[in-house]
Amino acid sequence: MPQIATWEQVKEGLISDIYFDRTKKILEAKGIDLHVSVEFMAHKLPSDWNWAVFAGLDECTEILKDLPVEVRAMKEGTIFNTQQPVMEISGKYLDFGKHETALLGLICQASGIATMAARCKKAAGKKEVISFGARRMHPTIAPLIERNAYIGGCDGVSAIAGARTIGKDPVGTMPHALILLIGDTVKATKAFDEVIEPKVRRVSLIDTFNDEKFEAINVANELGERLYAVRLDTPSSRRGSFEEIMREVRWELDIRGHKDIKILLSGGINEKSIKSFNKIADAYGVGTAISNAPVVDYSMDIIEVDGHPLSKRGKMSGRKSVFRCKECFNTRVSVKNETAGNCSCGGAEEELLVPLISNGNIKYTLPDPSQIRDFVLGQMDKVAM
Ligand code: PCP
Repeated sequence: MPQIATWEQVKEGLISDIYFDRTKKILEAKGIDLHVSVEFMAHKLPSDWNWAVFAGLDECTEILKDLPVEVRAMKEGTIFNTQQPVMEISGKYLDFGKHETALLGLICQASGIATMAARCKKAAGKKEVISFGARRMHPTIAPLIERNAYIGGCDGVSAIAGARTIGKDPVGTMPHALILLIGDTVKATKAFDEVIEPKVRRVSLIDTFNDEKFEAINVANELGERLYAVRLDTPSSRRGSFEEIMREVRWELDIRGHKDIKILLSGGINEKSIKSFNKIADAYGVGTAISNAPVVDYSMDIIEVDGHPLSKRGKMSGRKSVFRCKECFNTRVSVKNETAGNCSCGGAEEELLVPLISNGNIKYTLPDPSQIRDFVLGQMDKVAM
């Protein structure tokens, strides 16, 4: 029996923590039906992150659009930092409070994956980063993983359903299984070239049986310019200096006139290894580092009750605005009724928390994954790792 909830169960609040259910019962029994505003904010970010990508808004909208609430939110893909509210919901607590569990889950995981993808892509620069990590997580969330890996900056994704979610062809190479069953790397690569439709890039996996240097020479001699790349997925027991192996492969390909055959790396690749390999590698298949990225630890907190600022200790009460300078990216949080002004650098500010839902209407056309990805990548030069 699959251990998953249906989207209907999510929308009904059946995955919510039981105390929200009990809170609803108590408030109803006591006739307490107050209007509140809540905000979603991260108080800290994972690891050494000093920024993150806001993601998961698309699915939150699916839940919120049918509720009698007003929602303001950053656009999906906005780079944010701690203490900056990314979303705000206003309405009767009894109408939406029970969805806290689902709403947090939707943005915590999506934002973590999108941020890690952005960090890997920033480290890779113009070199390709492909999401290879669907296999590391529960299969039902493969579309979620691949969508957020893509909007964070990955150039392609390997899981079929994930690629469909972003409207792209899946991107892949070949598994060790193909080579083991055919019994030889060159023969397997030739078989791939004979059988698979021509539009698919020919990438030969060269670490199954023999030394990568000689396998690279063999497949390059066999396929020549039909070969797009060789993939090194060298097991840790044989890696030694992965960089030296790559350097040798590059050298041997180049002196034989195969300068156009690229080197794709996979197996334990993350933002740090991309940084160290980026001088030689041309592309990366990143699995676990992205699909199992740390979640962004948002919380949903009441900040106004019945029109008056009120919040728990550790939170600043009152509805807020988040202003960002269009020139220098400087970002500040203020009380909501302030208007955007000019930054000290002279640049004009813009409000990041914009109306998303009002009276059941979605206030703007939600961008598609490619547009969000462009938005994320367009902000990358404003942030440092
Ligand atoms: C792995 C497979 C994954 C890659 C490495 C991601 O190789 O290619 O896509 O690994 P990561 O999670 O450490 O980043 P294998 O496990 O050898 O699988 P296959 O033979 O199918 O390539």
